[in-house]
Amino acid sequence: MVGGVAGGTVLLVNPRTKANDRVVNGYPNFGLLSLASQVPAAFQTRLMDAQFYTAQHISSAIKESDIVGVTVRMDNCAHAKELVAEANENGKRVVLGGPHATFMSREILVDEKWPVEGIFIGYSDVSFRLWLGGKDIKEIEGSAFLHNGDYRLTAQPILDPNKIAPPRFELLGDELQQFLQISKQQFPQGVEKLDYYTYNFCVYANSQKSRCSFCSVPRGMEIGGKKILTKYKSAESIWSELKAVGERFGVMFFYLLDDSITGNRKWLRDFLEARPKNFAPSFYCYGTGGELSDSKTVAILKELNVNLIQVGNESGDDEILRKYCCGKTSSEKNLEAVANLDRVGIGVFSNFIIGFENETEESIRNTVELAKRTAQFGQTKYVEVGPMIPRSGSRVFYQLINHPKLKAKYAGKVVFDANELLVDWVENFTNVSVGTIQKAIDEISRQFGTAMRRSI
Ligand code: B12
Ligand code: SF4
Repeated sequence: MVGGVAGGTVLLVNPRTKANDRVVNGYPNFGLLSLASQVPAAFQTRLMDAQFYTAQHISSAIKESDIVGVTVRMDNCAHAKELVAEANENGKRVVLGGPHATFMSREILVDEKWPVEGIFIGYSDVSFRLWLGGKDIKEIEGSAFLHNGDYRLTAQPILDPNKIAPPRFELLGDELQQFLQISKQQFPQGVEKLDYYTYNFCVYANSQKSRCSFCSVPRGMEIGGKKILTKYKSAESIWSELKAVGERFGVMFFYLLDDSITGNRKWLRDFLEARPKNFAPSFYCYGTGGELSDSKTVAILKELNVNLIQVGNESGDDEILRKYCCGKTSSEKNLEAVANLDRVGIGVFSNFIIGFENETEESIRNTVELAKRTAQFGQTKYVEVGPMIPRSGSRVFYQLINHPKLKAKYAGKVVFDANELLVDWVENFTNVSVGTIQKAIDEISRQFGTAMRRSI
């Protein structure tokens, strides 16, 4: 089919992950919400988080739509593939987006030949809108498609988040109340939380030198050969959007989904200074140990009413932190970060990964030790420790799939099994066994009674 679209019903689906077979996730998919908010008025839009629906419900929604858009992460890829096949069998126009589709566009289009018109690369708010408005996908910046059977990938456009329509939370329909209820049960404060993205990007992913080896974000910022994500959404527009949605739905707790807003102290201060006088919600956000070891940053977060922060400590081993993480931290700084947050009364959600490249029994001991020490602080609400899973887009993923012993096994694959990737990684890139990693995870979990624990 040549050309874009002119009207009809657009269905945007967030596929189920394996772990998501039953309802567990209290997070509306912000990417799909943002896309849905850009859809031209000539269209009807429906958002569906597959975790809330039976297969029959989803089938009916597909049948009633003209265009099906699916968001693809590595963890929901198997269901994404099934949905694409079903939509295609029903004669619908299908497009994809999201991190895994962005990283694996060649494999999806050329190797596995998913029946889709194309893939939108990276932040697609503008490109998707242009396509819906009638522009041929082949002429849109930030797309991957087949042209006469040949694979093409165009560079992503630089998104100016100030020029896109604000998120229309009402488009979540009945799902919104379900998400609010789940978040209320999941959070220690027992409050309803809404998710929001400020388009404020990870400073480390912007620098050539320091890039966390397990993270997909740095690569996601330059796919198609052009560095993107250089513009921030203005503090004023963020506050006015938060205020509008907060007042409309009675929500005073927001989860800032951005990868790491704590790396940009100036932005944080400007954001704080722009806060409206009569609106002071509380926040949950991410930060790295290195950034939060800076007490000035922590003081701003406190003033901003951040009451829970997910701290990427990652490891307790200095050599690993230097080589495979952002390079701006150490075990001492990581501990200082937790101590800083504890001192001002900000709740800590402390995160670790075990199974880094060259991980040894000794480096694992260092991580276990640090995890136990962070767990001793009164403000530590959760400790999460997981094994290294090489996910698409990350440095470790490409190391793994290009390993001479594994190249043939992984060539052209789109759907991956996380356990299999883990086992292959541990065997070929570390000095320990999967059993040793599991033991360390168990040890940390035992130490910290309420620890959330990802199993292997
Ligand atoms: C916040 C977040 C979460 C939150 C989700 C909250 C929410 N409301 O969605 C939570 C904590 C729940 C979470 C969980 C997980 N996450 Co997460 N998460 C993120 C994070 C930091 C931001 C996502 C976000 O909201 N971005 C903002 C929006 C605007 O962008 P977006 O979602 O990508 O959508 C845009 C484009 O991708 C595109 N697009 C997306 N879908 C589609 C579909 C169509 C049709 C089109 C046209 C375009 C399009 O357009 C959108 C608008 O611009 C990203 C990192 C990142 N910067 O992307 C990781 C990230 C997406 N997560 C990741 C992972 C691994 C996970 C987990 C598997 C972790 C785990 N071990 O449990 C789980 C899986 C959860 C699940 N059910 O699938 C990886 C994915 C890697 C991969 N290759 O797939 C990322 C990239 C992080 C990383 N460091 O590598 N995550
Ligand atoms: S893990 Fe966090 S700090 Fe490291 S590159 Fe990814 S987003 Fe940036």
